[in-house]
Amino acid sequence: MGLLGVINLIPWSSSLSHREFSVTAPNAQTLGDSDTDLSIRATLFSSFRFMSTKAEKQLDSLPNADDNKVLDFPGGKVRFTPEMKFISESPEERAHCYRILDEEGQLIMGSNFVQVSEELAVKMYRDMVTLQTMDTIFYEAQRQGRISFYLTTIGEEAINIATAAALTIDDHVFPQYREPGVLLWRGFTLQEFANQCFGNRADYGKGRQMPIHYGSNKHNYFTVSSTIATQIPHAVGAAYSLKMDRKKACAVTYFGDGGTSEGDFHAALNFAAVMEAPVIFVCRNNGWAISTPTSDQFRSDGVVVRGRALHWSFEVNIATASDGSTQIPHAVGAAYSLKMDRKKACAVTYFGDGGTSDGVVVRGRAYGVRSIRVDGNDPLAIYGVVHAAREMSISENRPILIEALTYRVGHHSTSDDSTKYRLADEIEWWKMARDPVTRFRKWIESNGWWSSEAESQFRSSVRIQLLHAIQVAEKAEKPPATEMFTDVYDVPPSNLQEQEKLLKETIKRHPQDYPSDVPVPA
Ligand SMILES: Cc1ncc(C[n+]2csc(CCOP(=O)(O)OP(=O)(O)O)c2C)c(N)n1
Ligand SMILES: [Mg+2]
Repeated sequence: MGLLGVINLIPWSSSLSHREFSVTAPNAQTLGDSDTDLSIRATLFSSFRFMSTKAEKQLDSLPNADDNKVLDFPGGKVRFTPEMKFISESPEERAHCYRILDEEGQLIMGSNFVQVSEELAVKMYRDMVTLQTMDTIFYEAQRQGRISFYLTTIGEEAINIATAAALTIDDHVFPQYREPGVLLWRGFTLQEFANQCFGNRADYGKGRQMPIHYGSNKHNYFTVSSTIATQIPHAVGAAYSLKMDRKKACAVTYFGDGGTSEGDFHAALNFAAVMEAPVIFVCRNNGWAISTPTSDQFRSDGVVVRGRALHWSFEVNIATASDGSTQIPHAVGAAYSLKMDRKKACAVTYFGDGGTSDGVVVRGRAYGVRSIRVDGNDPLAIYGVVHAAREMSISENRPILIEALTYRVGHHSTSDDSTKYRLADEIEWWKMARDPVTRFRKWIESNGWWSSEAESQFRSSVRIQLLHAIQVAEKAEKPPATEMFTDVYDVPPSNLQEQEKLLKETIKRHPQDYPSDVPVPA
């Protein structure tokens, strides 16, 4: 098994219901005949679609399913009932959280987990420490005014590194912004991180993005976009494409608890479920979306249940689930205003099945995405969950939603002071008692794979490498300002050409206001 160590997937495969479907590849001789090719493709994908219709199957499995008691509805049979019963908004019990290592780094008795080798575990630990050190040093560099912005992953190192460890380089990553560890794991160097933060000539984004907006084609890591949740539907599209190309890979997208309040999240989950796209949704539920706590973010039991359920309550997410049906969020806004005005009235909104792209009543409850909640500060648990999720996602062509419970120990970014909206004690508790790096260190030390000497040697070597990378990045020349007009249009439109001309003239007129380390455009 090499780097991956001994992996036992039996507990997952035996406890889950697998649907197996085989797809016959189109006959090579018929390819090239576009009509035949199209009809083969249509048959192929429609057969996938029918297999995703579970309602009929569920009913069929019930004994004595009398034809008079069921409605044969497109998409599956539905049982009639004389009982007027609303579907409950809350589960009887909150979804459980899977973990393997306790706070002391001890394996919890009876744990069912994917074993990792010494080599893998030590790399995971070293990368978590590297990430932590990189955050500390870049954060200080921002405070010294050497870079314009920074954002740390402190407290979320395990999600970064353990998810990356369970993927392969062929899996396409669509990050939010708090996942540089995935890129680090894949081999992006400290120099490359520093080049991006300093926006120098070696930065792949040519200095056009704020610091921390990393991206690398070589590492299948899509460039960070600050616009929350836009990466989620992108990942689903990429996953669908991987499936059509019959690649043995999946797309993986990361987002925060805040990201799940965006319409993009809901559209993406629905699309992924319907199209059976091999995509893993990793939600880092870190308790806060800048100053908005999760209690103001959603009424449901966190994010994990959203694979199955939205809260049937006064919740905006019900409306945002239906992009394109503009009257629905309007109705929610109106209803909220009625509530504030203490009116004895409610808002009612009408929409068709196309507006929700759903089977309507159950759609408030179901996207049909298999989900799990995991301790986001337990690297071993996360590794196992992502490993199993990847296996299911690719072999069964299905999306999986993972909610990792964690905590953002740092401020949201260098533009934030989180002590203004949360208690210092709360931060301290997560930092000291629940630190994922310390927990993992205790586990590898108890296995005899790490020591205090290795610790101090490694930490000081990473620090030296980082300080060197920063010095090199800082000294390097910046890209010329005219780069800001390139790489979008093949032929820039007239307004951009005019702006470029204006910029050059302005620099000529006011050279003293132009940064000395940026080459002057010709
Ligand atoms: C579409 C959009 N709305 C608002 C913002 C401003 N914004 C930046 S980060 C953020 C909070 C996101 O929180 P979460 O998704 O939980 O991620 P976290 O920062 O906690 O990792 C917000 C609202 C944005 N960048 N994009
Ligand atoms: Mg958050």
